[in-house]
Amino acid sequence: MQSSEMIHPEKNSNHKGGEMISVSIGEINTFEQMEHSGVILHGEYGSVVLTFINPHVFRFTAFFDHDINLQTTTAVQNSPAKDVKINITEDEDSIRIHTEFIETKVTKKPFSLAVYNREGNIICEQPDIKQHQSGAITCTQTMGPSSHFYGFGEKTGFLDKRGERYTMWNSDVYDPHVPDMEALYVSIPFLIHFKEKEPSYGIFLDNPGKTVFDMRSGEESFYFQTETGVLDYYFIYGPELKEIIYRYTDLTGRMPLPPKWALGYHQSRYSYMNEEEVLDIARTFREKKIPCDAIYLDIHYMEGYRVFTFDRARFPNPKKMIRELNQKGFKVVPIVDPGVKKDPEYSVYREGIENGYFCKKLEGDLFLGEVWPGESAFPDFTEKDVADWWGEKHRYYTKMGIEGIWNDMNEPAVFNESKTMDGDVVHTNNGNPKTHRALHNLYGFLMSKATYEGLEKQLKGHRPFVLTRAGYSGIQRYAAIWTGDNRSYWEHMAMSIPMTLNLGLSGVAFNGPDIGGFEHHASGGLFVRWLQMGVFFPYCRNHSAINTRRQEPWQFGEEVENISRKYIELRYRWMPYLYSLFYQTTQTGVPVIRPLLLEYPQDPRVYNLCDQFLVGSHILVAPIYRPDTEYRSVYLPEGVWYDYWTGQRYQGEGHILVHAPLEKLPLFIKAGAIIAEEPVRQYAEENIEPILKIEVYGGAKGNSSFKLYQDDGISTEYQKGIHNIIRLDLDEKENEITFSYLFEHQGYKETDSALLITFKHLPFIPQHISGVNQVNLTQLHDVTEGWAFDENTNDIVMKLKPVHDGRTFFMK
Ligand code: MIG
Repeated sequence: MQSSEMIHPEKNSNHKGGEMISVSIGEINTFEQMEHSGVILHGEYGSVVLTFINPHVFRFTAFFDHDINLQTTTAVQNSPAKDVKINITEDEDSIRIHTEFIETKVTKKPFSLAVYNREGNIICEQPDIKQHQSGAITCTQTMGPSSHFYGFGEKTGFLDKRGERYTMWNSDVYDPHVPDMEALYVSIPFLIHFKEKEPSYGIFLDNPGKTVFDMRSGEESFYFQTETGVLDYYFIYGPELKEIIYRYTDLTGRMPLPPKWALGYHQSRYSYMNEEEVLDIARTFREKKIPCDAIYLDIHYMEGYRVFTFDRARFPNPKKMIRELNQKGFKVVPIVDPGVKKDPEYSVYREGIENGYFCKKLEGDLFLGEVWPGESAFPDFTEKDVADWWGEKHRYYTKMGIEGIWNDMNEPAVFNESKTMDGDVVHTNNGNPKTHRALHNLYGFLMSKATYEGLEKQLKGHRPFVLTRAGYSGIQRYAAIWTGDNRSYWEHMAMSIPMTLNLGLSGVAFNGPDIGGFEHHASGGLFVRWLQMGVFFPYCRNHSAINTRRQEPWQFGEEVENISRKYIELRYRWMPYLYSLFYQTTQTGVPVIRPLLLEYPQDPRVYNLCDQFLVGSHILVAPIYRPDTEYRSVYLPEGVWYDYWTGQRYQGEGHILVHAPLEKLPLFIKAGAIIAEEPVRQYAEENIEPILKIEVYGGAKGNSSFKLYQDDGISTEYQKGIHNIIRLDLDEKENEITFSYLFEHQGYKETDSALLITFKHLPFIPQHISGVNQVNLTQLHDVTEGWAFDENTNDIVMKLKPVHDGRTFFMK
């Protein structure tokens, strides 16, 4: 029987229920200056607050039907500076607010916004903001023919996001990731609007509800849109890309220095099923001398998927197993999901219920969702007490010697129609309750924050490592990200490059995909090509799904095993270089691996180049990402480049065709490079004779420098100054070369037993080096200091005692 519902007005498609109604701010009638570098603009239909955070950054907050409330999300860590000098002038049509570097012009009738730089060039033009009937707010800004877009965190597609549209809504996407997917696990509502030859800027839309960024619908404008809450964004002036990233990470924080072991090669599988299997994997790595720092435990380690438990049949003595692994130099990283199994006999569930720690509806009903353990409750991490409790629970692991935790399913993923928690769950949020709909994208962030802070307390001065699948802006302060359930497809290998690079541009340098692919079956060829590239990604883990072909480096025969070893060894050899890049990221936010765009923003050929990337600024990686392929074209930007394997010299700003059989990854070093390396370790903390090696690539005819960072690699002592920053400088002139080794900071007693510096491709063969005697190559072995000319390679090799004070060498 049908009821009147059949003729519900919203079901009747012939009748559109009137036009979509939306309002603008209207005319600005009055404005007030706030106490701290801000202005409130009162319009006909709403108010706008501009708060100046620093001379390059302001916050734009629009209130239509909300009261003015300038609280921010926890993504923003720097509270507004109190002393930004602003200067306000008003005339009939406009209000202008100047800082030292920008002028923000508000047009009054009707309201619109434009930002100019000191030279009077327009940086950003915002004709309109509108609130729709649904409450959604759209903000439109203009773009031009030279506009390109980067950032947006973890997204499919190519590097340049012009012509794309994305939704920020943390989603568990098991389907093969394709360009149509507007939302994945992580949401970083941050974009860089890069304009060729014009000043660039960034926008950080701080709204953890659903937001949309559309660079597709318009030719002359793009928009971003919120679904809930107020419109709250930060305008971040560059003009340079690196400055935008610096300022964005100033707002949302930078990655703390990870322990060195977290930078090693990691091995994972869904799942290593029991103690014997885990120990066997560990043994095999050491037997085969393939360096490895960590083994992961996926969901089968738990008792019926209950977090903070071990299955007693599979892992009868986890403490002993972990001790044994630690002794072999392996760290163990177990998975921890947010869902807590509904089971009145399970202490974690009981505690959570008794203390009211789980997410609830407004009416008080517990939110229960189906995940691995069956019906489960979800901690409300928005509440400080709950976060503290969750952090504290990790003592269960840390007591066993665990120093790293893997957070999965924390979008949160739920096996229901919406794939996540109900939108009408009300998070208590420390006295400022908000619906899940409004805070969704923060759930994973807050879980990893709670985890990180718990570990920090428990690790007795060791640095925690947290890996997360979901996240929001600022997640870099707590966790590394892996990019979820990709597949063993060549297309996914190729796609992982721009995905990783854009995550890096979005503040999350420490990230990477499942190397070899998670679902589907890797071939040896795919695996080894992916690994060759993956060893240069900041986060380097091989992970694969249950029922897929095994993916440890020795599963594809001897050739693949040997090539894999060689490339993993290269990662470990270059560890001092990589570690120093990580350190730089902790200071500037500038990512470890970079699109060429970041270093060559004046070169239009690199604006969407994403099948090659830079490690730091002087190493260029151009992976082969097609099956049975031995040739590829590589673009070398401006400058002089050397093939790493053959030493062949190329003049940049052009394409070359590279021959790269399976064992060869096309790898190029730029003249001027200063690369620090050490002998291969099997794991980061292996105690071997520590010889620091530095390779200097000449031929740049100019200056270059590198800051080498050293500390103990594991403790937080570096924060108290127990570290070294060594500035290595190369200055190449027509007939004299100067190389210096100077301490910018000296706090760590490094244990290097010797220092070996190799100068390659020098413009002339020096006859004399100040302060060091020439010997022949064979003598070099026996002397404590000396230099020699290697006739086979034309290299100059210099051996020095460990340098405790700075030194400068003049070569003639
Ligand atoms: O697929 O814990 O992305 O890395 O191995 C369901 C099992 C749940 C998803 C993660 C994947 C992990 C898997 N998890």
